[in-house]
Amino acid sequence: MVVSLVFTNVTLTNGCMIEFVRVFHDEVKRMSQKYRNFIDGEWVDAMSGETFENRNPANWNEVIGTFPKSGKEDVDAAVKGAREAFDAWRLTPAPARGDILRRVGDIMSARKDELAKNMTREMGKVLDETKGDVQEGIDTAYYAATEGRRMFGHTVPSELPNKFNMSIRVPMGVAGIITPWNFPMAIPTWKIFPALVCGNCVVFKPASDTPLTATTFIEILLEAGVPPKVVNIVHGTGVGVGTPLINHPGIDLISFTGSSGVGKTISKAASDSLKRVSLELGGKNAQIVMNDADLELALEGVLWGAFGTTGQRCTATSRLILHEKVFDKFMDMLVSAAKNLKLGDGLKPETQVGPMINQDQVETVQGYVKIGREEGAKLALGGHPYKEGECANGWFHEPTIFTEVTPEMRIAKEEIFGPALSVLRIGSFDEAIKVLNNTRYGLSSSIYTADVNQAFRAMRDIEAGITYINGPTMGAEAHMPFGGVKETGNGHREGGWEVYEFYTETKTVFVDYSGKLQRAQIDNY
Ligand code: UN1
Repeated sequence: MVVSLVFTNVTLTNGCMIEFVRVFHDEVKRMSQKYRNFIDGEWVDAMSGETFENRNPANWNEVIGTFPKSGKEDVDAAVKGAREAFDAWRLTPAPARGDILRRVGDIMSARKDELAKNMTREMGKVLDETKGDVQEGIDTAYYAATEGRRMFGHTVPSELPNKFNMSIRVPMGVAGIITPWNFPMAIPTWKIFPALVCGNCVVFKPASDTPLTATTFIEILLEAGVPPKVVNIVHGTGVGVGTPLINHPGIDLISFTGSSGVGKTISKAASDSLKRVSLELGGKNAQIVMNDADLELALEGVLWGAFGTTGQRCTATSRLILHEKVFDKFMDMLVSAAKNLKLGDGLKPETQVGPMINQDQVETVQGYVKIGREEGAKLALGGHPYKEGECANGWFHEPTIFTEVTPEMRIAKEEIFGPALSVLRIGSFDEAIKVLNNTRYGLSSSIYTADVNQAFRAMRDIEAGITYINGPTMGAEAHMPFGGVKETGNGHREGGWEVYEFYTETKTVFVDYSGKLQRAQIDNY
């Protein structure tokens, strides 16, 4: 691309000149960092030639790069490539597919710091957390690598003599993978590694807020030896890329993480073609603190759960259910600790809370602050966007705590996805469970108590896919199933052994070695 600058009769003052040089420099940098789709074995622009910018949420003036704004025609090309690659990939032995993923894990380990830095630049969370995000991907790679040597089926006795019965697992075809921006590496790995090791090809549509990590991830897959065409990445919006992907007849299964609203739309769209769909959706996770809890431990838990990742996790602690006997004491501890959390650029070591992903998310939180006030809740802390000092050009929001929240308020029931915590007062264990379950979501949950009987009752009675005892609501591990009940999902799990069921079909095989016709249910009784 050629940059031409024409000035006629313009006298620039010194200040203007500096500003001009800065803008010019930014422009050159922006244009030089142009990224592409990887479709049908080639790095290509969107067919329309359109692009979009990816900016740093801690400093909106920093452009990370430009990415293709793709459409249906790009999706068609990606699906075509993936379908062509499927036969050779499904016939590659699963342990060999797993070996490639082991190399992916090795490359990710070697590049962990660089991947984490770029991730912080494009989505804001602090460096320790982005390193954790990459580590979750590495752990998932090594787990997937060994899964290539398992993928167990069953052998069971036949009801007839001289007959052998088994079930085996076979790949399904092409998986459409749609991922969010809050875990730009971990969540794609949760989906793409099992898809690949099971023998499926992939068309990947990452969140448009985090296209850089996604692009680097594809580069790593190719470097490790995933054959071109087996993986494809198509950048763009949900409407431009996600919708054609979901509706494409060449896509056999969809895995999506995001909001319950979008999840329902996907589910409806996929029902016409009976595509298999895995949905990991919203949450309104709560931490219960009983009167016998270790309050210091519970404090650390809620601070991390509510304000880690700036509250932008589907497992974030959005409600604190606090026993009345420790209510005042714990609130004092909580507000004074949360007040001191340091907001800033996640690349700086002293930062504890990074920016929100974009202006829309700041406005969503602001919307809930208004709703909470109108409903009669009181702000114990925060409530405003934060624009001080180094945060002036980013999308920051103060840690916000609502008190005097009642179970029927919207701020007690709806997902906010930001640094906002609603505190509810309870007087007994039974009331705590009732309040916790009073939401249409059911992802994660937590209880702090020293009473082992209460802990076991909580494990049984809380309506959630995940329950932590004396730990915060976040902390998934790669080898454990992850997912939720109610409107958090549609029954599938990511992570651990269960996700491998999603990416394969069961084939039931009978081998009759009797040498004669044997009619099941007729010749045996
Ligand atoms: C998500 O926010 O979508 O357990 C997933 C956790 C994270 C996963 C969060 N490892 O909190």
